[in-house]
Amino acid sequence: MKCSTIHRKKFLVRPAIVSLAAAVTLGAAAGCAKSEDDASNTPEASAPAAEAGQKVASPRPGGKGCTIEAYGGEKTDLKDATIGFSQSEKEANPFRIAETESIKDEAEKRGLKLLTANAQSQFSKQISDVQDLLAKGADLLVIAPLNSDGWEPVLRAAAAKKVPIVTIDRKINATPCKDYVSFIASDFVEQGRRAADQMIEATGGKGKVAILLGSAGNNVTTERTKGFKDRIAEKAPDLEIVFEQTGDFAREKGQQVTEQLIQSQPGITGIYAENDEMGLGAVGALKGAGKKPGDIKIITIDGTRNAVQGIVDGWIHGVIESNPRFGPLAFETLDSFTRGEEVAQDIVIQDGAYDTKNAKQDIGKAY
Ligand code: GZL
Repeated sequence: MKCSTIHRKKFLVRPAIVSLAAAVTLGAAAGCAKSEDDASNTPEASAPAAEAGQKVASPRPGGKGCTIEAYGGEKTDLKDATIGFSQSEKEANPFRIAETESIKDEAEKRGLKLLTANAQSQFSKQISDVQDLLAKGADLLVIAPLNSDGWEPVLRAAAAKKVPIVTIDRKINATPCKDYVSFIASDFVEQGRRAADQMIEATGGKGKVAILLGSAGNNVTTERTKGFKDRIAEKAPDLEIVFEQTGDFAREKGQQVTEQLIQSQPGITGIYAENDEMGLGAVGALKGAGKKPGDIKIITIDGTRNAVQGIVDGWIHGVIESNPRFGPLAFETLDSFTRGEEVAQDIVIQDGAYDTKNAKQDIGKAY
């Protein structure tokens, strides 16, 4: 993704918490190579492309603020700091590629010193990666966690050095404004609900549905599953969930599980894949079984280019975006925090969506 300029917009979240600098709006890209996705990168399904200036994030309603006084640490200018970025999964999944690119683009745009590490989807390596970043002198950390639990050793080491942490994407089970400053992520329950709405629309609310679950041990899988199931129960009682198995967010496993699925459930109507890579694996399995586009309705989450192309080609019915472009928000939050401003502990990044009505025109915004 090309870099884009954001205009920081201070706004009053609640009279009690002022100058939270967490809502950032997309401005017209300035000083960056123009591309069709600069003006907006959060497409809404069958909605007009977002105009420049659309808000791409906001504090979670009811969330609290965090200040450097409350957290502990020294005010500093981000330009004088070294920031460590810990990525969880290997850069094979376009979600991770786009996420890392967003962090690197923003650090480069701001002229910041960035150290990076990739845990190759191994949690023990992510723990040692973060400890290594601290040893190399990181003054601030941005972490994209693989798992939600097991972070204590890192939190203790960072606290001992008074190194503030911002977590992006998946949630760690720890205390905001004590163990980490802010958590910036999509609303994954809402993603599940929106996927259910697309599945209901695709199937007419009747039939049998399978879920390709994400990997275990993180809130994304739990929340996308909860959102989907709750919505189906609420809106489509005649849509029966007859199968659920993890594909570990991986294309190959998604294909293997789907091959088993169509053997054990030959009458399956729809497949809800909790990420695009598994959804594309499912497409491979259906092709291998001689199915035709649209025989089985697939709904996925992420917003990768290959999956949106799958909508254009008829194999996938809908894609809910999981926006990986955390760079501007993460550094905006760190910048405000280190300058002594109050930042939101919990920031929700906005997600778009793709369906048969907007996939062709909006595919340029996919990653
Ligand atoms: C969601 C992120 C998930 C993606 C998958 O924000 O944690 O992890 O949806 C990735 O593609 O594996």
